[in-house]
Amino acid sequence: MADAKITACLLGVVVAFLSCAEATNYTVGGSEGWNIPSSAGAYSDWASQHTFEVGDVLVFDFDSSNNDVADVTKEDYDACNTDSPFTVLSTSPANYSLDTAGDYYFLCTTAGHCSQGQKLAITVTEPPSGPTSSPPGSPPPPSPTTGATTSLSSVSSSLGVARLVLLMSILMGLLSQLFS
Ligand SMILES: *[C@@H]1O[C@H](CO)[C@@H](O)[C@H](O)[C@H]1NC(C)=O
Ligand SMILES: *[C@@H]1O[C@H](CO)[C@@H](O)[C@H](O)[C@H]1NC(C)=O
Ligand SMILES: [Cu+2]
Repeated sequence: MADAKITACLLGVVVAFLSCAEATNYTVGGSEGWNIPSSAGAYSDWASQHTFEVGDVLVFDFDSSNNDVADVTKEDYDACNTDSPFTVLSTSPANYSLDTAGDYYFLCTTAGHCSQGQKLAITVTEPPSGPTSSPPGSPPPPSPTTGATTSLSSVSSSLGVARLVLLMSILMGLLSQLFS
């Protein structure tokens, strides 16, 4: 009886832990995708309906013939300045991994699109049980310029190790209780 309870409890812990640490892919704008929006505030409305954590991925879905997605500074975002983006992704669907906590700013560099509302600002936070690699309060480094897939997989593998270590210690605790 006690064994069955402990097994059930362990399974519950494992399932809860795996699901809360899972990275999420967000399709920017939902089914509307990444276009000149019907209302200028569409992307800030969309962003306010979600919470973004380190390890999540933004998926920009757009017509590549007339749009792209660039990450820019707050100043360039505010002014719709398309002259000095960090990176420009021009193939849809574009996957942008959110590798560090901080504020991110995106716009479309096609003339006139940003000023008609094709711009997105989001804040990314550390997940509650996430990696502690960047100390709280330190300014986030500029948006990633390296290959998205490489940095994404290194984040998920370090998350995987942390997860494993935690699971092992929970397991050890339960076992030592069982045999004491
Ligand atoms: C999220 O997107 C990445 C590619 O950017 C893909 O490898 C991964 O399988 C996707 N995850 C989910 C849950 O759709
Ligand atoms: C983004 O991820 C999706 C799903 O994993 C994939 O189909 C698509 O090719 C990726 N986009 C790029 C530009 O690599
Ligand atoms: Cu555009």
